Amino acid sequence: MYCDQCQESVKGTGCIARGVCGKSEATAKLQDTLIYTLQGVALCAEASGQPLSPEHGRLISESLFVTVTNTNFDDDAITARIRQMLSLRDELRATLDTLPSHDCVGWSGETKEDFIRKAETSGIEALSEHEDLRSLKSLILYGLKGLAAYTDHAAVLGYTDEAIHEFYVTALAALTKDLDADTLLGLTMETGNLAVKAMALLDKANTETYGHPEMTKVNIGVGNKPGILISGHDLKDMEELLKQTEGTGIDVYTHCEMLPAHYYPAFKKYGHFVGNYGSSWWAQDKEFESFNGPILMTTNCIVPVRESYRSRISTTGNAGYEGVKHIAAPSDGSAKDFSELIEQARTCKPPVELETGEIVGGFAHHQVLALADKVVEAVNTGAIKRFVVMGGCDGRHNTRKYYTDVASQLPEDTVILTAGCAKYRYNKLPLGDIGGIPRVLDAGQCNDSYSLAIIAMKLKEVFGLDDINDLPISYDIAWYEQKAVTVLLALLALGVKGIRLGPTLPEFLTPNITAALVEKFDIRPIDTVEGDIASMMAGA
Ligand code: FS2
Ligand code: SF4
Repeated sequence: MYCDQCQESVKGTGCIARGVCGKSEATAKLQDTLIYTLQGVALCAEASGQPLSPEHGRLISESLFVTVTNTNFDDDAITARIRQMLSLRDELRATLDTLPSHDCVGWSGETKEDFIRKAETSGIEALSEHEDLRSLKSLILYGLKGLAAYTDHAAVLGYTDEAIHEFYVTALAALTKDLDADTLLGLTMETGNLAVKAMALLDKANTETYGHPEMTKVNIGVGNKPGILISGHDLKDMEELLKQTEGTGIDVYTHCEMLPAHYYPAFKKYGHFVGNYGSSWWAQDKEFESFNGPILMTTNCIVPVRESYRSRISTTGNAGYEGVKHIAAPSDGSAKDFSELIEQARTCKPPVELETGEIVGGFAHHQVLALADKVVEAVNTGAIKRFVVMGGCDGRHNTRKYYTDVASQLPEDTVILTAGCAKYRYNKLPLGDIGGIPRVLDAGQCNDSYSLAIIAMKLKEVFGLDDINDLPISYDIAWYEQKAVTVLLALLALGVKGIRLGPTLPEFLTPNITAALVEKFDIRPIDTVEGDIASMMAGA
C-alpha cells in the first residue's frame, strides 16, 4: 500500500504497511482500486459525449466519499462498490464504437483478492512517473474526494448540480492522461471553483431544509436518561434520529462535527436533544466508552473501534467498519430504521458526565450578517482589530497545541472565525466577547467554511474594498483530511492569499509544487505561536 492523503501520513514515506488512521493494507488497496475503477467510468463517460445521469453522478460521489480518510474500513463494502462501478463502466463502455486506450477501461476482476492485487499497479504511485505531476494529480484527486463528500450530503437532501457531476468526469479522466504541469495547475484551480459550488449547494440544502443556523448555547453536560450519540456530518440522519427517538425516553447527544446540528432551528424543538458529549474525533475511543449508550457514525471520522463499545457502535451512509453493524438506507427511499439503537439504548446506563457548562455557536453567514452593523461598528471604533480564520480539522498530534496557544494568546481585540473540528482546540477556552460579540464565532461543520468566505466577501463590500485580501482578516488553517484540501482549494479559488497551513504542509506536495503555490498564493507553513501572532497582527 501507499497512502499520503492525510496530514498524519508517515513523514518521508507515506503510510506503507498500515495507516496511522488504522487502515489496513487490504483496505488501502481496495480504496485505490475503487478510485481506479472510477477513472475507467470517467474515460468511458467522456468518450460517450453524454452527460452522466443524476444516479450515476450520485454513485461517483458516494464512491469517492468512501475513500476519504476515516470514513470506511469495511473491505466487503468497498469490494461491493468496486463491482458496482465496474458494471457501470461496462454499461457505458458498451455504448462506445471506439474505446479509450487505457487499462482502466479494459481490466476486469471478480474477487476481493483480484481487486487488492490490481492496486499494485493502479494506486497513487501510478498517477505519473514524474513526482511533480503526481503531486498535482494527488492534489486534484484529494480535492475531488472532499468535494464529493459535500456533494453527497447535499444529494441526501435532494440537492444536486450537474456541473459537479460533469467535473468528476473531467477530473477523473484527467488523472489517466499525460498532462503538463500548467494544465494540471489549471485543473487544480477548477477543482477549487467547483469546491465553492459544492459548498454553496450544501449550504443551500442545509439552510433551506433546516433553517439558518442561529446563535445557540449548547449544553456540554449530561442528563440522567440513557442516550444515543450521533457523530459525523449527515444532518438527514440527525433529523431522522431525533424524530424516531421523540417520546421514547431516550436522549440524543452530538459528538464532534455533529455539534453544529444544535444551531439549526429545525432541531431546536426536540426537548430530548440534550447537548454535545465530549470533544474531537480522535478522543472518541475514550468518550464512546464513557458515553455508555449506542453511537451512530454517519460519516468520518471513525477511529479503530475498541471492544468496550464495539457492540454499541453502528455506521450508516458511506461510513463503514468491519464487524460493526451498518444501518443502510432502504432502497424504496423511506427513512432509515433506528429502532434497534433505541431498543439497545433502553438497556444502557446514562452517559458519564465529562464536563458541565455551555458552549456558544451558530455564527454561519446569516447570523453574522444579522449582526453586521455591530461588527462593522466594532471594526470602525477599533474594538475589533483583526479577525483570524482558524477553521479546518483537528488531529491527534500534540503539535496542534499551536492552535490552542494561538487562540489563547491572540490580543483581546481579535475575533476567531472557525468551522470544522479544528475548534475543539480552543472552543472551551474562556476567551470572552467584544461588546457582546463572542471572540470565537463558530460557523459550523468544516463545509460551513463556505460561510466564512461569504462573511469575508460581505465585509469587503461593506468596507468598500476591491480586494478580499485588504480586509483585516488572517487565515491560520488546520488540515487533516481531504475535505480540508477542498476547503483550501475553494479559498484559493476565491482569491484568498497568505493562508497559513498547519500543523505541517501536505506530504503529497513536492518542493516544486509547494514553491509554485507559495509564489502564486503566498501559502505558508505555520511557525512559532508568537511569531505568527505578531505577523498576523501586522497584516502579514
Ligand atoms: Fe473533522 Fe474528521 Fe469535518 Fe474532517 S471530524 S477531520 O472528517 O470533515 O473535519
Ligand atoms: Fe496514512 Fe492518512 Fe492514508 Fe490513513 S489516510 S493510510 S493515516 S495517509
